[in-house]
Amino acid sequence: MSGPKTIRLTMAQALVRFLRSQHVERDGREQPFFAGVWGIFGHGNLAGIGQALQENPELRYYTARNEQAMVHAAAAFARASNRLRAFACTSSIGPGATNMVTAAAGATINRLPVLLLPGDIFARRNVAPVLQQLEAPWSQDVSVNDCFKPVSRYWDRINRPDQLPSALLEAMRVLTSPAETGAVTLALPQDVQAEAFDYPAALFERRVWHIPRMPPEAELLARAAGWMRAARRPLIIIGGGVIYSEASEALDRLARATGIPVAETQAGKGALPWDHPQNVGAIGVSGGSAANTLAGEADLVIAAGTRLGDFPTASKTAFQDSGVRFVNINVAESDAHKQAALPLAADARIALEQLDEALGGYSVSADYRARVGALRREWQAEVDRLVKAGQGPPLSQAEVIGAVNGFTGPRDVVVSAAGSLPGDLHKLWRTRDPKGYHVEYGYSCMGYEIAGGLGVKMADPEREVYVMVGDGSYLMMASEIVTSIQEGLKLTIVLLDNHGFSSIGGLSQSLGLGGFGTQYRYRNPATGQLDGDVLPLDFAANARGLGAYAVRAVTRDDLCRALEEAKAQERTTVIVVEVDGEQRVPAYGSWWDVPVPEVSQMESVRRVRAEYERSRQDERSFL
Ligand SMILES: Cc1ncc(C[n+]2csc(CCOP(=O)(O)OP(=O)(O)O)c2C)c(N)n1
Ligand SMILES: [Mg+2]
Repeated sequence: MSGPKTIRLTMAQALVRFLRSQHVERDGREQPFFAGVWGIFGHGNLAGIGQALQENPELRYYTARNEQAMVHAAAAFARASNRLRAFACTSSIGPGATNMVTAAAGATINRLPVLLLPGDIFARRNVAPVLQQLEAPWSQDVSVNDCFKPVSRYWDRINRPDQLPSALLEAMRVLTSPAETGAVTLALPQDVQAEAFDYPAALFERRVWHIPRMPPEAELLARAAGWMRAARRPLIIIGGGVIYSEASEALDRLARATGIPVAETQAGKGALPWDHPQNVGAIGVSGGSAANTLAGEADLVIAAGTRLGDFPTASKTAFQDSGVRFVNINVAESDAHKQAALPLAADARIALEQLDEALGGYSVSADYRARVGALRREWQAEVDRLVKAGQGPPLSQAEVIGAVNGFTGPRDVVVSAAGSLPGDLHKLWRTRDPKGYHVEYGYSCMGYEIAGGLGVKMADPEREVYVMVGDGSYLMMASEIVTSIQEGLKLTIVLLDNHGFSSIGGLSQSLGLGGFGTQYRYRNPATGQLDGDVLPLDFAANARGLGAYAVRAVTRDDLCRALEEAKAQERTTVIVVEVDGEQRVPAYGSWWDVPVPEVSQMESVRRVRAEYERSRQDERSFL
């Protein structure tokens, strides 16, 4: 009698072989889940995972310059693929591993699947401490990879090769779950990666993970429809979940039929085109006048596919109607219950389709439709005013956004993440395609932009990708320009140089702190502070040094010419534009809770503290 068939492989070879055979299917469309493996080799993964990848070239290996960057690229790829495809990321032990922690947090916060495979210290321990091992006097069962626990949706350490199969199935369950997905970490001790085991052949068979579309529970759906019919000033807020579930058509139908206005969070922007009659644009701290006015008056908020973070809710001050109620449509129960909402735990597309049906011809009043139309027109006129400003040089950031937006085609993608750009893009960018706007604002991680742009380009190389990045973010991580050259994946990077942190500088000024420590200036011997001359940074030379084509633009005409030139280029192009950091896009009736010191020797701080205490009174708790 012979037992079940087995294959003798190292733990790392088994892992790579398993990744190759994983597929996903949604709505009858099937595809491989893993597009490849990102990595940087060291002694902690070279001979294990590295050798396994060498033996399995079908699973393509990509070298990055920085482990954080490769995880950003992987997360961006997953987002641009509506979470139906992903990358694994391999690192050595120690610093290579911990470099991934920041981007892992970003992936988990943004609910994006990424499989992290950090190398780990020896399971057999006899040669400890190995190079880069952090020792703890209180336990030998600890390594720096324990840092991944709070930032992962699933975490495991494979201390014996026979532990691998069950860990892999758990990893896939989480990565492909719309509600659970995020970073998954399998820490791989360096010695165990190279150990052989007789793995059951069944582990490597082609496996297709069905991505479910969970329908709403009938009773709650009926109640939600009842609340909507009774509402006089309803407002829909859309988040990333609407885009991931490909719910644009369902949303369009429901919004047109009912006349309910639709406000966009950062992750939801683009689900409806900017000129859709019910699209009232950005909401919250980085929102515009139309959405924020409607939020303030709404008696029912239908929040679909959003985490309701403090930006869309304006630190819980956005909704001021005394009787306002919430219906939350979300695959994650924890999001569905936020703000004591009626929890419609469901896939966004199915829920919107079923609500549309259940509403049976309901529409908001003609007065409300007219008000929504008027607020939209007023807000669009304001956007026109800002993007056409025609001042400078130096140009305003709004004008640069207008010029880039005007130049791009409907399917092109804009990518950004931190600084003043996300807020300005949220308000001003006119999106024409559900995948045309990619701003990472769950973690707002400086350094995401270029790496993220690379991930977006990998997901759909047919699209032109425009990365808009501040000088601060660029300095933090421009390294993946090199990777874009290596892979022939062209990005157009528009670098907005305002000599430092305009966003944080503005925030600092608004808190009475005068912009302390937010500009890129020499230390001034006279004051002992960083208020000397502007530092002489040459970003174009820097970009050229990394292999990009680089050009500087001063006027709007220069910028338009540079965009034409970039379009004709085959390699990554960096356009450096100096912008006026003091010319900011205003806020539109919103507030963000950033605590001001309760006591201070600075009179300016004491004054702002008094205003702060008044503003905080608008924060509401929904219980
Ligand atoms: C990794 C990281 N560190 C710090 C911050 C805090 N922060 C937010 S915006 C910002 C300044 C960004 O500067 P820049 O990219 O030049 O954009 P600008 O503010 O000038 O528009 C900082 C330091 C952050 N978001 N991410
Ligand atoms: Mg800057």
